[in-house]
Amino acid sequence: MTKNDFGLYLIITKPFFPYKKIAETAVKYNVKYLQLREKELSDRDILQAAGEIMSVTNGTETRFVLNDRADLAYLCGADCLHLGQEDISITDAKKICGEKVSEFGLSTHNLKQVKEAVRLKPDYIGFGPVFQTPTKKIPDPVTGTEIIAEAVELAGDIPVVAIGGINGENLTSVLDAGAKNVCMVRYFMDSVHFETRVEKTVDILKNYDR
Ligand code: TZP
Ligand code: MG
Repeated sequence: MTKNDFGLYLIITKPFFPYKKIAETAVKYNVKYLQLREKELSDRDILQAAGEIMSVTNGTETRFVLNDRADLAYLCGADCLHLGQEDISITDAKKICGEKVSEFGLSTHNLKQVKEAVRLKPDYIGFGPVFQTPTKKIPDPVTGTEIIAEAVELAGDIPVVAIGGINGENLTSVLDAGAKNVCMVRYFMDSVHFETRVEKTVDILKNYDR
């Protein structure tokens, strides 16, 4: 475990429940990062959703992360901006965000990208898809669980978040492979059991014996 590991990372994409309810649950269970990833909303609707979420998370331990858009992250005052391999660089994003956004996360899809990401010193690194997922329109090749431990090792003190096709059934295999932080989109967002699933997952992560 690095000193920065935090367990569960939540991403909001087309949630069954309202944004506010998701944010309230994230705060209740002390989830460190709550990302808004809505690829099909207008810019205005993203800002509206960000405002609703931050009305709950501001002043709590839960950091609001906006996906993709440095300009909107600046405008809404997000705590963190998440960037992918094809988005603008962290260096350019910092030019737009100035002091207003204090953390930056970066997606990676293989070990070479993890190595490169480390040089950029993001606050966390996403790694995956571990398993197949329909959540991403154009998914990268699956990493499998076998190289998770190496990604974690390469990242050193930067927390690595395993993502892609993870659910209640395969979670243990991802943890057994060396992941300390995980993110599941459909498993939480598509379910009426959202809150119980968060509670259970946080508990599993907290009590996982390494
Ligand atoms: N990045 C890599 S896989 C993925 C993202 C955003 C989507 C994961 O979604 P799900 O529903 O947990 O498979
Ligand atoms: Mg992106």
